[in-house]
This record gives sequence, structure tokens and C-alpha cells, in this order.
Amino acid sequence: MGGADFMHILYSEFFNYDPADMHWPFRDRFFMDAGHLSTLMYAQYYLLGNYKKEDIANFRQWESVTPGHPEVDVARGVENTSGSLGQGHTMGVGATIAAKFLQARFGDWMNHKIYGFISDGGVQEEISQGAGRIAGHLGLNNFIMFYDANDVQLSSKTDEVTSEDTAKKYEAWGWKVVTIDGHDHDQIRKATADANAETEKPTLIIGHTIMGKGCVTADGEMYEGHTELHGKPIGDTGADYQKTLENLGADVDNPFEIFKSVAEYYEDIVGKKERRPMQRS
Ligand SMILES: Cc1ncc(C[n+]2csc(CCOP(=O)(O)OP(=O)(O)O)c2C)c(N)n1
Ligand SMILES: [Mg+2]
Repeated sequence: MGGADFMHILYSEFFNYDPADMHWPFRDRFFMDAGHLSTLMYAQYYLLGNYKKEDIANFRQWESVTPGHPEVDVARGVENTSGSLGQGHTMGVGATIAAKFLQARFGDWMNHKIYGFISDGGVQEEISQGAGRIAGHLGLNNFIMFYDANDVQLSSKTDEVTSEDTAKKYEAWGWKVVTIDGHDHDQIRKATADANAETEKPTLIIGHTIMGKGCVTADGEMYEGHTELHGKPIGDTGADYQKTLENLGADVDNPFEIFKSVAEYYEDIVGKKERRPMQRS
């Protein structure tokens, strides 16, 4: 969930879409590479009204609309199925080439932005190298990818297996690269605005983030940045579920409730338009 700050700024300030009609053909597109971060998408689209509270509570349950890895569900905002790390990067680049084709054929009004979201595991995958290289070579300035760089992977810290300089790697392929604090809203805002203004290159925004931000132990000690927070329920780790909810200012008896101030903020963004029925597309 370390990318939540980026998702919030993207969907509330930059993304060109109609929250009441996620099918709108002229929308920007969002491609998730890290399928295990489906939670991040469901949380964001819950704020937009695309999921119900029960859907979020049923995360990863059989036949729920919130599987552990997302499956295409455009009406709710899920543009791609993901699970194989690196594959979302390639899908995003493919969609970006398609958008460029439409722009060349029909004019600048067809110039959609494509946003990608990648994590350490996706950056490591070989398939990413091919996608990144061609995106740089073609100068796909309409592709903007956020990298949730928390230095933690499935079962270890990333420095156990990688020591390359990701910024230099993407720069060598012809990308514009900016490194920020991935939790700092002003830095996210500036990086995303600059990426939108870029005319020659795709942009990689490397956001340094904290795995399990806000987690605390039963004694109230901070428990952030631990590898085991990657995939286990918080209560099965060294962190304490209830204490963490309290630390985050959540309602312990109603943990899936959207904070009042957040709900009001998103009500203004989403508006009260009649919505298309939510069904799988
Ligand atoms: C091609 C591929 N290989 C292996 C996996 C298994 N896997 C799931 S998540 C993950 C790495 C998780 O690390 P990171 O991407 O940094 O995510 P974080 O834990 O920081 O959210 C791996 C190897 C996968 N999903 N896809
Ligand atoms: Mg990671």
C-alpha cells in the first residue's frame, strides 16, 4: 500500500477520466504491473464508488470481485489482468503505442496518457527490460510509470539479489527519470506535472516508499519496512492488527469504513452523476 499516496494524487488531480463512466473511450489508462497490489487499486476505486464496502471486506475470497490479483474489469477501473511481474509494464507500453497510433491517425485530441505502476519485482523481470528499452527508443512521452521502490521483495530485501542503478538503467534507454519521496504529495504532484509536460521521453518516477507504513507492534513500537509485511495479514506478522488500526486513526470496530474527510473529498470529485451498473466487462 506504499503507493497509496501516488494513487490518490493521480486519481484526484491528474487522471483524465469520467468517474461515473470508467468506459469513457477517451480516458487515460492505468496499468498495474504488480498484481499483488490489487489492494491498492481496490482501495482507490472504492473511494471512487466502484466497489462496495463488502467487496473490500471480501478481498481474496472465492468468487469475490476483489481477487488477490486483479482481472480485467473496466467498469470498475481495472484495465489489465496482472500477476506475472513485468507483464503490466509491457501492456502499458503496448497501450501507449496504440495511443500514439490514434494520435497520428486522428489528431492530438486522441493523445491519451498511459500510467504504469511497477514495484521492485517488476523492475527486476527480464520482460521489463524489453518494454522499457522500446519505450525509450520510440520516445513515448505519453507513458508515465511510478515505481514503488520500497527495497523489499517477496522473501528478502532487494539488495540480496540486485545492486544495479535503476535510474541509470532507464536513463540509458532514453527515459526521463526523477527520484522522489513516494509519500510526499508535493513531490508526487511536481513529478507527475513535469511528466505530463514532457514532450520527448517516457518518465519513470522512482518513489521511495515504506513497506507497511504505519504498522505497529502490540507494544506500540513501529513495525515498518519488514519483509513479512509483503503478503501476510497484518495480524500474522510482528505487527498488531488492532494497534495498527488505532495508529492509523481508523475505527477499530468498522475497519473498512472510509474516513469522513476522505469520503467528503471524493464526493466532490466523483459527483452525484448516475452511474453505469457495475458488471464485469
Ligand atoms: C514473473 C513472476 N515471478 C514471480 C512472481 C512471484 N512474486 C510475487 S510478488 C514478488 C515480488 C514482490 O516484491 P515487490 O515487487 O517489490 O513488491 P512489494 O513486496 O514491495 O509490494 C514475486 C517474486 C510473480 N508474481 N511473477
Ligand atoms: Mg518492493
